[in-house]
Amino acid sequence: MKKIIVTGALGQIGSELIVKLRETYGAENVLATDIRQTDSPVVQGGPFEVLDVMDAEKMFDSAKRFGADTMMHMAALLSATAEAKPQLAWNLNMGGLLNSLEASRELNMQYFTPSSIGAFGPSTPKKNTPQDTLQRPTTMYGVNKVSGELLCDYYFDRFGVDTRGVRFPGLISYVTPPGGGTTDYAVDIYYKALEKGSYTSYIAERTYMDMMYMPDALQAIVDLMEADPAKFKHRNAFNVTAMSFEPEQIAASIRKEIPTFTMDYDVDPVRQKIANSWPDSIDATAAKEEWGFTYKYDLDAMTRDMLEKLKQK
Ligand code: AKB
Repeated sequence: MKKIIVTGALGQIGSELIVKLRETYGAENVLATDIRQTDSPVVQGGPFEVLDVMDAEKMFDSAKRFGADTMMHMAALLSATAEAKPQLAWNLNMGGLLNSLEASRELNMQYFTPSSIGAFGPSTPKKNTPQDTLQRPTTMYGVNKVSGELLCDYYFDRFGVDTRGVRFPGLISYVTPPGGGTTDYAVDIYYKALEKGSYTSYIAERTYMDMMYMPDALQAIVDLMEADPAKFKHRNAFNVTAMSFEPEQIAASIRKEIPTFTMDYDVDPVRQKIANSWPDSIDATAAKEEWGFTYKYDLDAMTRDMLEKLKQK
């Protein structure tokens, strides 16, 4: 049975990952940490500690005291926030990553951290983007993510830390809203569809980006961490995706459930520029072949579930 410490446990992925890990490995085996404390189920439902990922000593102490054998480092600033505060993003995204890798090296922990489609740039092939390809991102977030992928490879090669990771696309969920991402429109649209019956998209028509429903993303993390590494040719940056769509397609999917739904556009130049620099669709063959990556939800299945779950909230 794993003993897992998770950073960024109150964030968009963390808050659902904690629930999934506690169901899978037992509540007492998952230590949730975040820079703030709230009365969320993450804090109430099992061990929780306040932890700033910039505090290397406290991170090491918390992991050691808990007897953790696995580190899942989720704390990070997303793309739009990182673009607004690039120096903070470098310090937090890279500093937190290095501290968590160091704790993993010292305590011999297995390690997971997500990379992103943001690790690609305008010179990357845009369609069916290969696993191994040109990566020259033009955003601070992308620079952080490519550096992170390389650093994780380095910790495996140099120190033997069992580092693993995926390049997540935009993640869509009804539990914790994302903050400061470029793909957030694809979450927001469901809330507004139910609240107002309409949505104003900050991403322009015909802008394709990869996406995935949160339950599939969580399962991918567990599957990758449980996978036999004998088949690995890669480790830290597996492309994973479940769908690629542009705003009109998600609107059409919502219209199948809410026929009166309407959408217009007020494009945000900053987030549009970021989106334009990312792939239209990525190729997940390596993840499928090397550890059996799979997913359950396509766009319409996700839309039905999102709307149903949001109505119950
Ligand atoms: C973002 O939009 O910044 C994230 C991501 C794709 O990494 N959702």
